[in-house]
Amino acid sequence: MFKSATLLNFTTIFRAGDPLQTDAVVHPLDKLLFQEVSKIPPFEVIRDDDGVTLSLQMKPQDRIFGLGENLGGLNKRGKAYRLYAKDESSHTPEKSSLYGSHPFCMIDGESSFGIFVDYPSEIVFDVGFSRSDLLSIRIPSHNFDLYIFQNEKSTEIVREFLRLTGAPYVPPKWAFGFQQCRYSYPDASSIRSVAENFRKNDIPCDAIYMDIDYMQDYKIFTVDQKAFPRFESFVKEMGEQGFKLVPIIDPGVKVEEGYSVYEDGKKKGFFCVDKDGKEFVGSVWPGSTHFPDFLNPDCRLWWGNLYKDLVKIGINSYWNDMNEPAIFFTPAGLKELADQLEYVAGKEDLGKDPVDFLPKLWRWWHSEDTYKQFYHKLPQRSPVCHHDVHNLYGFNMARASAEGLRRLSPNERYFMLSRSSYIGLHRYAVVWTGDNHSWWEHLLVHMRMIQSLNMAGFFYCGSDVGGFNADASSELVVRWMQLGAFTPLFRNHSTKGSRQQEPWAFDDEALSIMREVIKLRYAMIPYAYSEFLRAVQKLTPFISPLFMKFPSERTKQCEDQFMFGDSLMVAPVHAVNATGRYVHLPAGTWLHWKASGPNSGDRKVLAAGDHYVSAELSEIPLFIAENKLIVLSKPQNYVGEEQIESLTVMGLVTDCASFTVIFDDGHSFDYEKGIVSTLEIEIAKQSSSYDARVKINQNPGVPVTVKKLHFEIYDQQGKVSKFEREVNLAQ
Ligand code: MIG
Repeated sequence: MFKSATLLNFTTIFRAGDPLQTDAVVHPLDKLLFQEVSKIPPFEVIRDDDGVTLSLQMKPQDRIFGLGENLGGLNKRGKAYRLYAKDESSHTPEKSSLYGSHPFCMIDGESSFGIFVDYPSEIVFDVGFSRSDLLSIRIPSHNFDLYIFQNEKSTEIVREFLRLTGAPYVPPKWAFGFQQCRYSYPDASSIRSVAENFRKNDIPCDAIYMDIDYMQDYKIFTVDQKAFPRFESFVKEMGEQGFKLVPIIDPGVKVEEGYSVYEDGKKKGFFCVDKDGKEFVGSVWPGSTHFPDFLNPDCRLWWGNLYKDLVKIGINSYWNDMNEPAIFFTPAGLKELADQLEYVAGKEDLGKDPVDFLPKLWRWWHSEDTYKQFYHKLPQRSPVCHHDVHNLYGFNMARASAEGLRRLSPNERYFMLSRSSYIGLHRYAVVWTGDNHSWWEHLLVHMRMIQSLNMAGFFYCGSDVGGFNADASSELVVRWMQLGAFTPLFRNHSTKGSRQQEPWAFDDEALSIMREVIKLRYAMIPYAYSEFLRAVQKLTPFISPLFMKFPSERTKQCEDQFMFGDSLMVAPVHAVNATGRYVHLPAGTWLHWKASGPNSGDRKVLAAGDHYVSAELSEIPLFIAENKLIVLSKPQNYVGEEQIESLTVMGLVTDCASFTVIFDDGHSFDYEKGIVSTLEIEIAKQSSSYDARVKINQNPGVPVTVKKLHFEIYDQQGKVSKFEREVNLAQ
């Protein structure tokens, strides 16, 4: 009942029926030699009229890692996950679907392997929830592709999964800087004052976001002329001060005669249709809207080109929101509400009715039934019900946007941030994790999610720093900024009506702590960016769970510490009123840096094991692995403001250590053609000193600007040696 073939190094595909190709996979499948098989080992397969259930007996010690953006632990055991993209704005623990759908996970037990179910609608992964010893995967269809990656090592499984689905795209270098968002900075003058505040307070920042209120009546690809007079010169003015503007683009197109996107999309037949073939109407921010049919390649082409006017005035950075797609209600839903209200109207007493009635009252709002009411017109296929391909909508919107931006400026790296995603979107865009809350619990949720997203290929990701919904305390925002400084997307964001949470929104102490945290991040950019490029090249997560680098029974239980690149472990404080935390240090010794900023904080050597480390409000527990190095530069106001002329090299060297700094232009796709320079730093411990070597591989297109290296090297006893080296090209 399945067709099976082997591919890549240790992957087996099992194909059921005739699945619609999702484009999650880049590896060519058409030349595979399929054989009929009846089993998908090691699962037990049960097939019924509506679909297939795979089940696997789990041993008590088995762990399941993965599933990308979802709640639950890093080890997903003990919860059922429903992968069905959802605009879920309250991430409480019982929720089972968020904005993205990433049906890839790894089973770690007596035998270890990875599994990816390439199927674009609802899949349920019940990971020991209904029965604690059972993993059961329910696919409500007879048409899907399923991949098993047979390997003992989690890094190998992820690497193979990324050979299958492609390498992550690399955002421009400025995206490693700090970003400020708010729903909304509604006009030019409020954005200008945010920008001024950053510079006045001596806080680095690279981007300010434009949330939905910048548009004219929420019409996408329009800009409210009153709020943003002379928009083009405003973009230029911000650019001159080192700020990128990042406008939001939602999928829904307002139904309005004379509005060109609407008229054009309708004429070309690019909107999703209802069962009678008429443009489907749902209500979102602009009121009645149509939904572009992003699964249609011609529509994607059209959509991508809609960015051209914004690109022309110099905007190459966007976020795509609401692309699950979020639909508030439909005309039929509204009618249902009206009927309910009519039913109550005039009554004085509903008896026991409200118990039944009240839940019905809200049924029309964000109703999932809506997804069964519209269709996609795919080339050479009869219309496909949206529900059956639901998880591909956001993927194809962001992909259409990304492909358009690439066509419009072929050699400029765009920044494309998407809320919804499916496996494979990491080739085109980056993601954030949607509407969290300013709750302490969500710092831990954030940490787990960025690790799981990294396993699914989304190396660059992040959560709303400070929390989106609810009011944040200054302590919470400070601690969250310390975590955010070590996640690729470092963006502070909050909702309308909530307490402001820009760095200056609290007291002076919070302001000065946050200034130093952001500066620390900027100092780390040469390290982070080099490590990110390497992660992409090697297909290994940039934010790595501890167990992937240091596999052990103990590290498999560490969920609130993670590796930021290969040399640095971060253990953020995520509890209220805490002035320290426990941390696990795997194999070897570590250099513990109580970092407050780029130039402050004690450093001392700690042995492997479990430790309680203190961390005052201003301190972030950082740990550099033995015989690994980090490099730090002088922080700038924004990425690329000045040339980097010197670097500090820090580490605990007991034998030898090396680090290679990668330089590219940071904004074009030239790095893909190998137009990069490298600065290789090597340190070997001698009996009483260190031997430092520097080697430059210079590409004339991107000269190495560093002229001096300041070494700060610790030995096993914690004794520091400070020395300098000139960097010259002859070396
Ligand atoms: O229904 O555009 O997740 O980041 O600020 C809310 C307004 C719509 C949800 C996004 C959030 C954004 C908000 N959007």
